[in-house]
Amino acid sequence: MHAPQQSTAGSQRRPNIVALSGGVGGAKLAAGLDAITRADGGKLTVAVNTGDDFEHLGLKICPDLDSVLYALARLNDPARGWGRANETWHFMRALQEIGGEDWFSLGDRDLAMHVERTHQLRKGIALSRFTADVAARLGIHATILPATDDVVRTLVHTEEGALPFQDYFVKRRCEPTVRHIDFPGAAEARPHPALLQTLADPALDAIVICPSNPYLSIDPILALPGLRAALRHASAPVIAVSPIVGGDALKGPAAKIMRELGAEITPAAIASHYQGVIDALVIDERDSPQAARLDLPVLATRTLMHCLQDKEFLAREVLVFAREIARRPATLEAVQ
Ligand code: FO1
Repeated sequence: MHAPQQSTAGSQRRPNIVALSGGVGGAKLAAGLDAITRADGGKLTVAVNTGDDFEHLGLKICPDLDSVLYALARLNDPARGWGRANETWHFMRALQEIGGEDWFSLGDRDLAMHVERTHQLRKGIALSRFTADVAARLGIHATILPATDDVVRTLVHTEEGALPFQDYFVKRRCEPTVRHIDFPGAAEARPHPALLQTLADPALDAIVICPSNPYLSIDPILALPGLRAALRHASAPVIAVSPIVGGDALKGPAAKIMRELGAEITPAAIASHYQGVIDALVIDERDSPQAARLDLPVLATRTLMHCLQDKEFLAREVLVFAREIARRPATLEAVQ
């Protein structure tokens, strides 16, 4: 964060927030941020990971974008975490009957999204344009952006060789031991121009890194050229919400991957992973004894999100914390 020339933080003006998000866990906080920005007449831009995207059965699948779209449209399945609520599976059963690939489950309602997206992209429509059109149709208030319109892929290098993300995550159930992860295409990709423009907005209140998997879901966004610099130069504080709570991941393989990569399963390891990117960290209240170990501003609060109220609670906590961080005296770097 660059210290704002003239701080307006702390005033009760309409919140203006950017969130970086992966799928399930990130989408929950994005839904909370959406609810509070909508209630307060503010603005939310959610930049979503596209490293999980892949082509399957000839269809363009964008799991994280869809998780965010469904969560903000309140169409998501809260138990499964991905896909739509009230889903049926006739397509999958029919596919199995004729010997089709059935390791990746596409629900009947969800299928409409993949078919239409593939159709539009083949006509030359950009992924961001398609996403914006769908968001508008679903009555979503926030701006949902793929972090890039270019192709970036998460490649998981394991003891058994390199696996494309969904092969690692779904087909192999995250079992192979991870050695390292990289993002082919990221170095040549361009962050979405609207994302860079929003990050440069002097009226921004907060940039929130949602409690998504830092290695699998946020790193592909941070790997885009110019993204880290844009975060460093933003006038708003960058605040991450730790996906590690009580020595385990909120959901998914984050803890297992951290162990395999030699990191501790603690909020301190999350802070260290995001070093140079974040100004502050939100941790769960049960990890509050660890706050003293951290050499950056920390808020310990309730981060578990079971219902919309929990999501809105955490979103408000993060926003109030961001305004407090922005009010603090300028850092040495900002004074120089
Ligand atoms: N995750 C699974 O564990 N098994 C599946 O069969 C599966 C299908 C699926 C279909 C559409 C979609 O949008 C997501 C789907 N996911 C499935 C979730 C997805 O693999 C992951 O949640 C994300 O890529 C990680 O954020």
